[in-house]
Amino acid sequence: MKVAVVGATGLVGTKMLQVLEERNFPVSELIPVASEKSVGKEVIFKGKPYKVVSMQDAIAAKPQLALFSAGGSTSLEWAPKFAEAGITVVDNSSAWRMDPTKPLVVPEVNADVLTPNDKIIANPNCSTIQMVVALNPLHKKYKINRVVVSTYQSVTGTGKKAVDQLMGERDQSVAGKNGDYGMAYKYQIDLNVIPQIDVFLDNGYTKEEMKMVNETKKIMRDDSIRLTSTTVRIPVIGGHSEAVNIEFENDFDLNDVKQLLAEAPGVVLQDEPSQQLYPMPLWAHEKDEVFVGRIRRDESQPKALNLWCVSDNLRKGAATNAVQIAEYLSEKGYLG
Ligand code: 11C
Repeated sequence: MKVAVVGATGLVGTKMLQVLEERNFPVSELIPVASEKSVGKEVIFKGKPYKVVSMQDAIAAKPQLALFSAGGSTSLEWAPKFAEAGITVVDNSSAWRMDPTKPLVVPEVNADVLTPNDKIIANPNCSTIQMVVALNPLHKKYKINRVVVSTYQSVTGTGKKAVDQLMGERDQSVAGKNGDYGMAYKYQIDLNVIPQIDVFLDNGYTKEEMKMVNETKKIMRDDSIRLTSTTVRIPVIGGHSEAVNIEFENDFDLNDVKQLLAEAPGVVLQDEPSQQLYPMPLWAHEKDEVFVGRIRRDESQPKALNLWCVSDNLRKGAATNAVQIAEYLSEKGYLG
């Protein structure tokens, strides 16, 4: 299958190439696409160099599938042009997620919404993806009424510039002293915590926080789930962590909750307090699963529990989820 990767030189685009290769997605020809300034550069896929091409050249090459990770405005302009040419787009930006005509998919939760007619498919926000993978099996059995989530998010969610800022600040002797790294954030991130991800909205929440609220309802196909979120950037690179408080309609058995999670697709249970075993970004880094632990009753509230979940935001939170969508489309015969 001919596959275009749009934004192939960015952090997520590079990870998409890696995941396509690792999962042995049937790529007969790779078409890497990036902004004009990167056209002509090379990316390596399965040990072979491929030249980066322009958007126009990519459409002319007629791939069956395009994985987009090039930002919202690029996607708004170009995804419809790819779709009109009959190319199925899986888009990692926020451009189409809340469009009621476009599916927003986490395969473990709602792959069944996909049809052969979907030409633009939205990949959710990383912090939403890992949370719904853990929430879905619990919602199906005990019905979730309300979720209170606080996130601890990796700088890789911002991109390479933020990784450079963190590493520059950390190793002042190498990069920091002369300020020869750019500032991705308004403030220092090393030895700090920034309670702001993306811009503030009129209601006092950030865009990231409202993505978690709105995307969760759409993916889980249940507007009745009430959710409130505080999203926070921390000086970490391995993945996003989330403290999640969940209130159910029905009372639950704690062992059953653990069992449900242990058996849930895409979840790894890491919950052995006696061994000090719990999910951490250090271990989730470069893995495809969502790791869940610290599962315990909320003793302040009936029918409620707390859990902790961690996942590599560039993999399950972005590239892996997009490739899993493509795998589903391919298996169903929906790709040209
Ligand atoms: C972050 N969650 O960690 C963001 C990155 O809507 O796909 C992904 C933004 C998005 O900063």
